[in-house]
Amino acid sequence: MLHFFYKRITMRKTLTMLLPLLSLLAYAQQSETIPLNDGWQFTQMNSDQWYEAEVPGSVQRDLVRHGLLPDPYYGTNEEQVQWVEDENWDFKKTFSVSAAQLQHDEALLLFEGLDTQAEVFLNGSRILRSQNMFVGHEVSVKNLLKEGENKLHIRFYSPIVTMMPARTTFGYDYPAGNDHREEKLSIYNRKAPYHFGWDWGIRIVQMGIWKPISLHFYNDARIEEYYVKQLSVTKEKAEVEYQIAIHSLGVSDATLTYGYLLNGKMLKSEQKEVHLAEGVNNLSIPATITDPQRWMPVNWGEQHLYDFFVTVKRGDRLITEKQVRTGLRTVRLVQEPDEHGRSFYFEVNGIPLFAKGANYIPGEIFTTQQDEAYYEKIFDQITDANMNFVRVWGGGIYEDEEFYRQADERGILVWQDFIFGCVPYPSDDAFLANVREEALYNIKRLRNHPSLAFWCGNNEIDEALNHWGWDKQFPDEVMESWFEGYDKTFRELLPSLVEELDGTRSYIHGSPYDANWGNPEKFASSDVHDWGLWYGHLPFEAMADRLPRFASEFGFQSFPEMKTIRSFAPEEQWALESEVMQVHQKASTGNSLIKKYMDMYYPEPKSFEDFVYVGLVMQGNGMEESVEAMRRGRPYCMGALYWQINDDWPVVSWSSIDYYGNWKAQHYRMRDVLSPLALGVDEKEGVLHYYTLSDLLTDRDELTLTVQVIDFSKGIQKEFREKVNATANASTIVKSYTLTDLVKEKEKKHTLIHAFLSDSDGEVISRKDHFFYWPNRLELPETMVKSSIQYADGEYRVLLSSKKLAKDLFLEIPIQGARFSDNFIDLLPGEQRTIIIRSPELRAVDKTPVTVKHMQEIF
Ligand code: NHV
Repeated sequence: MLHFFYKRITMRKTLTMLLPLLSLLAYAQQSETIPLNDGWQFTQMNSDQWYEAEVPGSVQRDLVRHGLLPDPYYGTNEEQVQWVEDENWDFKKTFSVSAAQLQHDEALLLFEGLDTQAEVFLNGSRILRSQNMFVGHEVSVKNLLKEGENKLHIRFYSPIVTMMPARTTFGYDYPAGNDHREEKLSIYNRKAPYHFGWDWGIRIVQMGIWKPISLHFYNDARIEEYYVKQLSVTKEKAEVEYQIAIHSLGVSDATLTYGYLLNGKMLKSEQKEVHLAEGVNNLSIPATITDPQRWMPVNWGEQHLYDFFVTVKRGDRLITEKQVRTGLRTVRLVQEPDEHGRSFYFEVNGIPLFAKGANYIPGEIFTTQQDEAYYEKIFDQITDANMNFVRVWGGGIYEDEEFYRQADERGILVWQDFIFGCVPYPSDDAFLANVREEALYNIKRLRNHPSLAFWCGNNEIDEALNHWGWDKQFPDEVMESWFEGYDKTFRELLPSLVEELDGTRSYIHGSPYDANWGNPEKFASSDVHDWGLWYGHLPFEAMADRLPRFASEFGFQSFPEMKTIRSFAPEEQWALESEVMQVHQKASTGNSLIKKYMDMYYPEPKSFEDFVYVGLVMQGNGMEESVEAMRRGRPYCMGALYWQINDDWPVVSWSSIDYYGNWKAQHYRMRDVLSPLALGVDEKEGVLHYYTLSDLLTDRDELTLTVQVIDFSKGIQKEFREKVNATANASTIVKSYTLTDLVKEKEKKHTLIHAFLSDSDGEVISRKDHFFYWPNRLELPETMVKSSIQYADGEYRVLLSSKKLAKDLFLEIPIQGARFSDNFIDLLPGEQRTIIIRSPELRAVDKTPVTVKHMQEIF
């Protein structure tokens, strides 16, 4: 699959490189790229039992594939895969080179990513020592290659054993609470922190070739870099600078041709004679694009993408070329003093944007399983939930090109952390030199993506140094060195590289900027990771009264639904504190917090299965309440990025989608509350205020707000209709009702206020159900939900109806990743709803059972 993926990518790149004016033949002779991902073998060092390896991949992934390690997700198997991290591993392959290929002026071996402590040997020479999984390498091997068979060997050293002496000589263990081994060595390795475990993460400290390897032959010169730097972009014109780095093997004159296409149509092509010196030639060419078709975030317009090209020719002969796809836009983080404190919002093309979205973690512990289909799927989930922003969080990885390409095409903005989180890191010269190389490589790799909104130094390190009590565990000189190291890394090194190599994007030293959830007085001037909900035991309702300027993290745990639990736990383990469930709950206070909140809001569920179901509903409804409050709170609050959208293995966590792609209740509720035009409601001092929450850039008028007072058993008691307008890009109160006009105090336990917004064609745009209490104080009626199913291949249609309210109705089907048009719904008295279930695995003849449960039934 991955081999296939890589071949497709290279083919696509090669095809798009063929500009209309060029002939394929001329280029083929000039340069040639050979993928070297096939035919690898690996072994434990000092053993001669070699196994076939999949590249890109990892030792642990291959060992599982060969049945030499058990499925790490199942039962308590995590423990059984741990020994691998203490061993060294060898990879080898041979490849053949022809006499014609050797005729090229230069040959480069390209390693896009080696994880992590690696030495590379080619035909008897050590050609590379690599110590950072986030850095790609180009090694000149012209003089080492032979006609015929060539031998490549990579030795991966245990990142644990390699860095153990650093720990010994430092004398302390870093406070890396998420690193699930006694000796905290994650911080010494520039390697994905989440590989070492996390509070939702299995620990698999992998080693291996995690990105493609190829061999590149070329003549004369090669374009190493092409950055289309956007100096300013308005509706009228875009000022850009083409920054081109050409590595020339000799001294020569050449013709540079450059310009751009839009939708395959050549709009501009210019020429310039250049003199190339031997070595790297940095060229910088200003250009103006008039009437640019600007790239817009989703719902604000189209995501226009230009293809910028540059070619180097000598006479008619093409020497080298490169193409960059990017969109023209401005994105700015606005942090300016105002009457409350200091703003924190993003302005895109000059317009303030309310950031709606989530924190993203790598979606696979076996990182290389993230193939093209994976990225498409996660972005479908992002888009389907009406998000416009996603944060690539600092405990994971700098993501694959495909991630940003999806974001570019869908109009999703990306908040990019540098990969540091939750713990101080060393800051000695050698370590910082390594970080420098990593930042250089990744800023250059990602800077052409229009979706990339800004850079953030790290996750929570400043907050941790100041608020996590380490000053009581470590001597002053250690604390001081960490504070100094923080400044060197995140206030000096990284921002200077962002300025030099990007020069267009905002940077902050870390997130949160300077707030801490335990000290709300800073909420008025910073982004906040508001863990008052969950860690701080605050009720969901409390979030509305402590809005930050931008919520960059907040979240609530749930168990994944039973079909996912069944995939790793046999029935006798279905208990909160069973051995298997504890391996799949990495947060030490997780179960007790879920129970505590459930006691606040729900009667006690009778069984483990019901506990799982109620927990899902609680997470969904509670998080909806928090997110809606943030959205209502604009322009004071300008972002809601909840923690976390996804999982990297089947586990209990804060995610809104489980590892197998099943939407939890939260993901449906996020979709509703983040809708471009959503209805919101706020009950305050005896008044119900209805809001339109709009991200659209135009006003919507001629809308109707319908408000119904519904008795759980008897149905509609009162109905009101109002003509309303939804103001563009704003949250506005459109109608308020005094509660005593709607419902008597004693009726509140069995009454809900159902409201919906519809357009002039009667099409419902958004609906909102308001209950006066959580279920433990409601009188939910007994009711029989009628369901009938139409079975078709790939699609089941479930028709549901109930005479009385069926609250939080959950449809279940034993097929992983099946998609429901809706789920965890409130089926109103007398209402009929059709829910469509889709999965390629659904077959009409199977009549796969669909089960239905709702809240009243389980108590
Ligand atoms: O615990 C959930 C998530 C983490 O997975 C992730 O690292 O950045 N979480 C919680 C916090 N930040 C994050 C907040 N941290 C604390 C809370 C309470 C006390 C100390 C730290 C994410």
